[in-house]
Amino acid sequence: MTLPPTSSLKTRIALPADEADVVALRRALVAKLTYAVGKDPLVASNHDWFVATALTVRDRIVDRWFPSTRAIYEQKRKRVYYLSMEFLIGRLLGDSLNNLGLTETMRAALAELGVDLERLRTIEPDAALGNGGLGRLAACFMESMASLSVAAHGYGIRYDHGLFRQYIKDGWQMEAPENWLASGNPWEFERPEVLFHIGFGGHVELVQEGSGAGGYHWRPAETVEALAYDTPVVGWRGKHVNTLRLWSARAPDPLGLEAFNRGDHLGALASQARAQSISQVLYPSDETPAGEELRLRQEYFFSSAALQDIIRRHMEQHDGDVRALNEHVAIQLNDTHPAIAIPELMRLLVDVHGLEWEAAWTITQATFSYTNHTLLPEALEHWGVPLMERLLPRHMQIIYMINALHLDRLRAAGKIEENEVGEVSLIDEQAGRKVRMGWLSFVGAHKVNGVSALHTELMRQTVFSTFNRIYPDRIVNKTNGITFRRWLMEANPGLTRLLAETVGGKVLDDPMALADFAAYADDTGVQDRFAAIRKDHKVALARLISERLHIRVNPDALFDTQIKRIHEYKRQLLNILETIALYDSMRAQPTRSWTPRVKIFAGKAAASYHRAKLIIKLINDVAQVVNSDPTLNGKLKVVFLPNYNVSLAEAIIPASDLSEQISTAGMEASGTGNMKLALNGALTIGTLDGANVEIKQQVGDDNIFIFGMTAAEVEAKRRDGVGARDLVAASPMLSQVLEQVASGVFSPSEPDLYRDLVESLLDHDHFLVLSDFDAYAAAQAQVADRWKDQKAWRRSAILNTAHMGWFSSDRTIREYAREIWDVPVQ
Ligand code: 26V
Repeated sequence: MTLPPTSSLKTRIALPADEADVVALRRALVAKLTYAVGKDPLVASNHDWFVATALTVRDRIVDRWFPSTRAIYEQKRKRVYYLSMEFLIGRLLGDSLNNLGLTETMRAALAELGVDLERLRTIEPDAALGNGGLGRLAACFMESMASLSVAAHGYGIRYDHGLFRQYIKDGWQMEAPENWLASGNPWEFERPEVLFHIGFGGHVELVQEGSGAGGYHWRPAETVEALAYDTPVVGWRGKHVNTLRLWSARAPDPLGLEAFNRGDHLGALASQARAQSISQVLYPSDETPAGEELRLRQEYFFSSAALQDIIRRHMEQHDGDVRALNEHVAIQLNDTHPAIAIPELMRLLVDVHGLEWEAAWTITQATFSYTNHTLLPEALEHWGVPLMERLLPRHMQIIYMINALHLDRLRAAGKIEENEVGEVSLIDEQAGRKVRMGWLSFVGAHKVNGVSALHTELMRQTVFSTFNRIYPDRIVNKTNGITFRRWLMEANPGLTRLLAETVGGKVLDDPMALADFAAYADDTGVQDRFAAIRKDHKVALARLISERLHIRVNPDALFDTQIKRIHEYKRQLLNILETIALYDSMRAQPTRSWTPRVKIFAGKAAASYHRAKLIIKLINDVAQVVNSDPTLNGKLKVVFLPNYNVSLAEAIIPASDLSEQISTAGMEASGTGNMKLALNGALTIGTLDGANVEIKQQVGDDNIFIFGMTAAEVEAKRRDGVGARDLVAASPMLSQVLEQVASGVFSPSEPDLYRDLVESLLDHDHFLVLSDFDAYAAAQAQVADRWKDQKAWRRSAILNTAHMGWFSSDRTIREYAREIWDVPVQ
């Protein structure tokens, strides 16, 4: 097998650089460095060059931005607004260059200036304005909407600090603040003139105007300013550019002059700090709403700013006809986080624009749609009525009114029995009175979607079953997707080139053309090139592991990867317990021909999620023992790569052979890492959960390792009781592993560290780690066997890549556009 030189990894698939373009770009770079960065090329640092490069690229994007914006305006196109608390963007330089087709030209221009583009790419900090899947999906959707020329705007929060930086100390996760704006952000435009006032607290007055019925006016006690920052988002081939508008919070009177003059200097600063705190930091927990006031303030802050901006734009463009709003505007709620936008739109329509309630409600419902991203009951947002009344008194009144009319309508139509009222009420009267944001989103939207076929079906059967019976057409499925520009072309230029050479350049524009690659699954030449590309990435990842962790791994070993947030339901614990079992077997039979493996883990745990942090500690403790055991001959290594983020994902994914998607069936709404890994040629070992089910359908049963209980079996098992102790008694391998963990084999200085963890598995194994253990171990044994037949493995890997076209987020966006938003796509 001949390996291509490492440098070919970097060579992208764009057109070769045209000399005239290179000269023009070089001039532009020097001008930016000189006049915008204010540096002499002789003394410029890499960071200076990064800023000059980003600004040069941004200019090219802006050149396309204005025509895009003008065209939408002139054609009076219907606009899509994607409201999301999170946009997990990552770096933008590679993405932008790739989409503009400028990568090679820029590389050449920089090289003439003695600057290495690859070095600059790594200087850019990740924009980590999201926790995980939900935020990354929003970023993929923004890119796809631009690529499909959908007239779309993203709205979110410009957090000063994104998701915390994770580092590991003595095996434990530690959190440090993340500071992505420390050296400025060359991609964004501050818009000091785009500023809205966001109210909080105060009271509601009934105002009698003339002889009319009178109206309600909210008199907030406190006002915060929302200041816009725009980032242009360029689509594939630079055809269209959309805007991501993020809001930053400011106090209207930043000096607090009145308090200051009274001599209350600290008080003056406090009001400023209180306002700014809204956009200071991303909530670093996924799935567990903290129920805190600051979170609700964040949600209302950006939802209100977005709606005020949307209505302003609509009124300017459509002759002040607010009644036509839903004809020109579709608003997608990314989970319930922006659900307060529903009563906010009602308030704006009724209180500010004077519409009658029924007309306003019809417009509101026709405008909004809502995506659900999780069924975990603890993740469903509820806001206490007292907090809502205090912070958003007018919205609370509106929610009561929405609820009363909603329940009246259902009663009048005979759709619910009296004993079902409590269930469908927007107010949960059970444990303290709470507003159910999921219910509010359901009734305020014309379409509600799940993110995979299974998840959507479970939504219909479980959380939203009563609503689904009443409104059978409201729930629809939109299986998630990923943008191939970032997750294939940028992350894996070598594979992209191989694809373009085999199936043709059309694959760059039409992901379904990937299917033609299946014809090469048995072609030895293609298999070898495919393997060589993977090997390059594995060598690069091995180097990264060695640099960061001082662990040597064999690039020819099977790279077995689980990368995602650390969560009990995602079952990193199942993976590490099985790793221990493998370790035990290797030691018991050292002469057997073991498949060499590198177990790669990466992911963050919410800072307050103790169990998840203990699982990280266990992985690191197992790594310590396994990696230093000379009897294994390096056949098994365990690696926990700290600070998982989008950039690290881009390095790990093309180097992974096996993709761990092993959540308890019924609990992972979709997963999108599963798609990224399979697209890059990893085989999946997984449960029938989320989008794994659809991946299996696409790649075929022979090219995926499915194991474990189904969602229905999980439900039945939970109902009937797990009986974990009997199960363990029947499995010698499992009992040995648990005994080792519980007795401190991996934590000799703290032998009892994992005792409770093991006990709780035995007592109430809610995520069915033990129940699925044997099936998982058997599937892993199949994996090891398949690996031994490299031809068969490569064939399967090629077929995985070939059959992933359907998981392009372009397909997902087309479905949203047609079935939910009613907007044209290109
Ligand atoms: C909830 C909360 C609660 C308050 C604190 C901050 C916070 C942040 C996020 C969330 C919900 C997270 C839900 C989520 O990320 N779901 C994931 O969505 C992916 C995209 O649809 C999907 O692929 C994953 O399976 C699903 O877990």
